[in-house]
Amino acid sequence: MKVGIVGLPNVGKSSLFNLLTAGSARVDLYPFTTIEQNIGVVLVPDERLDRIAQILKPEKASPAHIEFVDIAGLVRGASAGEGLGNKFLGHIREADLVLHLLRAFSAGDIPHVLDTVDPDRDAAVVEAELAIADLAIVDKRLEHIRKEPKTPEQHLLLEALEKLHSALTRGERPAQSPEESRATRELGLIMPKPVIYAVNCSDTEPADPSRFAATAARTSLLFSAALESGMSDFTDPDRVEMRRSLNLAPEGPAGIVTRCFDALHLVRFYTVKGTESRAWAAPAGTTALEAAFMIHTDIGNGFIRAEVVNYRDLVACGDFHACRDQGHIKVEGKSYVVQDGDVLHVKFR
Ligand SMILES: Nc1nc2c(ncn2[C@@H]2O[C@H](COP(=O)(O)OP(=O)(O)OP(=O)(O)O)[C@@H](O)[C@H]2O)c(=O)[nH]1
Ligand SMILES: [Mg+2]
Repeated sequence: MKVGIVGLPNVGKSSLFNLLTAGSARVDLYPFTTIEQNIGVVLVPDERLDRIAQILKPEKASPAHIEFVDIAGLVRGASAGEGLGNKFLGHIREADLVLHLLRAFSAGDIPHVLDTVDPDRDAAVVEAELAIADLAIVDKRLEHIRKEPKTPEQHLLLEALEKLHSALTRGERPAQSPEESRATRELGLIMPKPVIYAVNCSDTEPADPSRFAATAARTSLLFSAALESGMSDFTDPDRVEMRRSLNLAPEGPAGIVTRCFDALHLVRFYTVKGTESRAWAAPAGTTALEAAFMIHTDIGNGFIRAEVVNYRDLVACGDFHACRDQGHIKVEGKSYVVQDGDVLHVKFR
């Protein structure tokens, strides 16, 4: 899973990226500090995997991971070449999800490209630029497809593109059916992607969501990058206490990971093979066969059956043998829909 971070310059994108990935992206008080993209990986904390590892004692327990991409800041007029332009958006066209970061902290020494602190306005500016960038792609494709012969697939694509065109010109986030979304996936459009908003707030004054009502109305995570970087040697309860006192999300920037899972409707399943226990994140509705292909192409191609035990039963029984004796291991075929918390063992030839 890949998450692309967007926002104006100097809102704290690279600071957040570093907090999440323990990375070392360059952070500076000048706009356009980030020019080349930064890519980092966050391991998803997973209590269930910890319990499975306690029971099975693998040499290695590998949690699911999310890839974050930090790009340059987008400014008003980027589509017409302002700032660094919008070419760098290409780095996030493959992302599954957009993390839109907004700035609610005011700091005199750190310039705001639009001079005043106003997250709702900033969100509108960035989304207008994203819409214009997408529109350029949609219009180019439309021009081609209108000249092409019409197969049923092309009809579907044409309709999907026309819908996108009208939503984007109205500045709206396009709503797509699963078929339309599949038909237009290769275009890498950003506006139809699911989005989560995070607001970088003051580290000294309590956050006041009424000052960014439109943003706050769309489930947003409030955090403060400056606060977090000053709390590295605090205990967890002290961190939570500090965040609460500033009206921020008690779980801190790590809450973004949970929100990514929710926004993408992901389930987590587990595999145990030899010395490794591993967690996998997959879209809700993934079948046993699709899961097998995620694990390895050979396992998918040679699929015979899946033996499935839910981690709750595994934990309750204490080990696989006891699960088997008590009838908790189900034998499932290719079309079984994987459930959150399933431990899968795929038999293949
Ligand atoms: N006071 C305060 N300063 C912050 C906060 N978060 C980031 N900064 C500062 O703001 C400046 C910009 O932060 P970056 O993380 O580089 O911002 P960016 O969005 O990546 O900026 P560009 O790469 O230029 O687009 C740096 O000087 C940071 O130290 C915050 O929560 N509070
Ligand atoms: Mg940056």
